Amino acid sequence: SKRHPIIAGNWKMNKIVREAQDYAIKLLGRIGNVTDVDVVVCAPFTALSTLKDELEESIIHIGAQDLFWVASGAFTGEISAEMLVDIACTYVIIGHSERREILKETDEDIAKKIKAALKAGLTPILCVGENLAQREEGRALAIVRGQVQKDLADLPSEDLKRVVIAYEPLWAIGTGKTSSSQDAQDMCEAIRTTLAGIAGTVADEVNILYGGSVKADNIAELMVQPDIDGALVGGASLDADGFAQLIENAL
Ligand code: G2H
Repeated sequence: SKRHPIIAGNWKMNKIVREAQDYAIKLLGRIGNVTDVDVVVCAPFTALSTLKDELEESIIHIGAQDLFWVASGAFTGEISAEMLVDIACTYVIIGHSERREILKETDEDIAKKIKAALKAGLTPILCVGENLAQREEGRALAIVRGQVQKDLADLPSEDLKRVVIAYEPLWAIGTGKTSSSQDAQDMCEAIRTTLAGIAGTVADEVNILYGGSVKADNIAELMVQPDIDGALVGGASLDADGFAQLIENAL
């Protein structure tokens, strides 16, 4: 395959600075030499400085969980892509379903965030996915295809191939219910087909991850799927030893 797999942890709103530091030291001790997969830790803004101190010189990549699309100015409470680059981030999650649902992020907001991330040199992890009602109504594919098209609208193909997409069906998030690896594969393949419609063969270079209750004991069957290039992991990334085990099982 042309794609190097990625396992990204998403701590969500968890860990104070001391916990982040302990975690970084522990994870580095366990998987500091792993190169067959790119490991990313996406932490709250308040923990990023500590992760920079502990991980900047390592093979573990640092990610944030959101950004704002303007570089600087009167936007109280917001954090720009440039600020994330400054603190050694190389990845940023954009459009997580929790932000779409709870913080009312729109596809228009998300498209601007993707562009800002790319412009600053960050790798955006764009999250897409349908909810349970949409799946039961047979609209999952249309919903996800629409998100991909709107969120990545008019990106040049050299930018598009730097985007990572995470398919996270909402009904599988934090519920313990994983999508079957075949259903996950089918949607990731459909996402790649959608990308091919937008940008042709560049679609083969885009990393597509699965997310939603990924654990140490289901990662291997996901990784063998031809269109699944890794995982975005929430709950199972919170414990350093558990996340290290998950990464080892992915190899
Ligand atoms: C989906 C996922 C990580 P979890 O939100 O983004 O979380 O693995 O806890 O389902």
